[in-house]
Amino acid sequence: VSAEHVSEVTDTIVAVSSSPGVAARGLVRVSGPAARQVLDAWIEPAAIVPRRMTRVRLRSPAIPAWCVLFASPRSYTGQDVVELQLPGNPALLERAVAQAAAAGGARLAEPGEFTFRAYLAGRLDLTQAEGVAATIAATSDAQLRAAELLRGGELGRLAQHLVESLATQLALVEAGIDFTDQEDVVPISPGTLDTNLAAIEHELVALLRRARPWKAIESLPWVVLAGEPSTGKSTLFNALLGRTRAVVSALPGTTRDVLVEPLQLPTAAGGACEVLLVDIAGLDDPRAAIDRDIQAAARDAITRAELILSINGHASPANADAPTIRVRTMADLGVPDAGEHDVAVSALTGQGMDHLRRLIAAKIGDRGVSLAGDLLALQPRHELALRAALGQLQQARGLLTPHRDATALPAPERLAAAMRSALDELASLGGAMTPDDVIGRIFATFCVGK
Ligand SMILES: Nc1nc2c(ncn2[C@@H]2O[C@H](COP(=O)(O)OP(=O)(O)OP(=O)(O)O)[C@@H](O)[C@H]2O)c(=O)[nH]1
Ligand SMILES: [Mg+2]
Repeated sequence: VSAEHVSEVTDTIVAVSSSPGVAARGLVRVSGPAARQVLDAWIEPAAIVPRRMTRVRLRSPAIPAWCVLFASPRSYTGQDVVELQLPGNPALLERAVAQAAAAGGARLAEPGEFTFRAYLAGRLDLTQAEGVAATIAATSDAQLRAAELLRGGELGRLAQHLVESLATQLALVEAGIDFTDQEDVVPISPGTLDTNLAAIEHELVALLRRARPWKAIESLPWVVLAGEPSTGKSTLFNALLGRTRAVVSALPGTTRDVLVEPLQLPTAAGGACEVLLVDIAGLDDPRAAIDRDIQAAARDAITRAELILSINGHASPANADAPTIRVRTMADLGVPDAGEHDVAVSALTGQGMDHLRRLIAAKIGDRGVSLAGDLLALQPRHELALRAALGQLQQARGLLTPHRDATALPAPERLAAAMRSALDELASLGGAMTPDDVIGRIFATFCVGK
């Protein structure tokens, strides 16, 4: 897909939008001016109210199905869109696609073309479209949340703002180049330009500081409680979460599952850090009648851990190199200390709990990204573009700053070239000036029907 399709947007596209393979239900979607015509060809006459799921009967084969009509402009693509839900038989779906082609002249949609039309209709910006792709591809809750951040569209809005500011400055520099033979025409002085570029640089740096790499967001670090049975792991787990999630009992071998719960911790900088706190079965005690599968699952969890809370001197050979906080539990019992520890806690009295929270946040550092507040999710492409833009901008300022007090711009051609490169990088994140090849690359990652 490329932006050349702007001129072809008057045609009608059709695709099977449900997952490939045999499923109970299939979905065929059509978008374009001929969508209603296609619907008439598909179904026996029926009263169709837009946005209402309606029970209909197919003309051929004469079987029941469901359809929804989204009338332009209130649809995903901004055009008339019809979705036909029918039994997920591949032959049946193919037939519906063929009927759409015959009746309405619809052609098969390319990958991502529905979302591309939504983008052309101004219903999504580019980074939001990438959020749609990421949502479709998400395989975990964390990935889904990261994709939602992108779909929210703030990255695109910020990039668009930077593009406009920088384009204005560039226009002034280029005007200066055009008038070099008229010395009294100075569209912008070096000092003013430097100040304006500094403001843009400042915004860019602030944006990068707010942003978190996709990888960090899609997988929160695991913090695993590892210790022998009945050492108070589950009690501590519940106390850290502030609610009873794990079963606790005086009997060893109580915990038999791997429990994973998100936990927010305050950071020294005043922010929030999110980790996945993990409670597992007690390890390495022959007295506890825990079967091998449970022990294996517990060891797998330790292997995944980015931080181990080692309870009462437990050593984890499964992940010996992982950062560790040595925790002593049940401090209220006043049992003489067996070995060294970093923090002594009592889930009963609350002693040491805040200290432990701070230690976890400090050890996890940047890895425990909080999804709250003003976080921006950046895919690798976004981060590369922002950093490249920053580099170009700094290069422009390197030419400019030493000559702040001059009357004419120093090396205006080189200045314009650096600013133009920065502009291209920023434009690749959103806005009207996005190069076609970037647009094409993004929509090529979609699957057909989306
Ligand atoms: N006095 C006191 N008792 C505690 C404390 N923490 C846990 N206990 C008790 O210790 C016993 C074992 O607690 P659990 O939290 O189930 O221990 P566990 O390590 O999860 O045990 P397994 O899941 O069997 O490995 C329970 O009877 C708890 O009430 C504490 O801080 N102080
Ligand atoms: Mg337990």
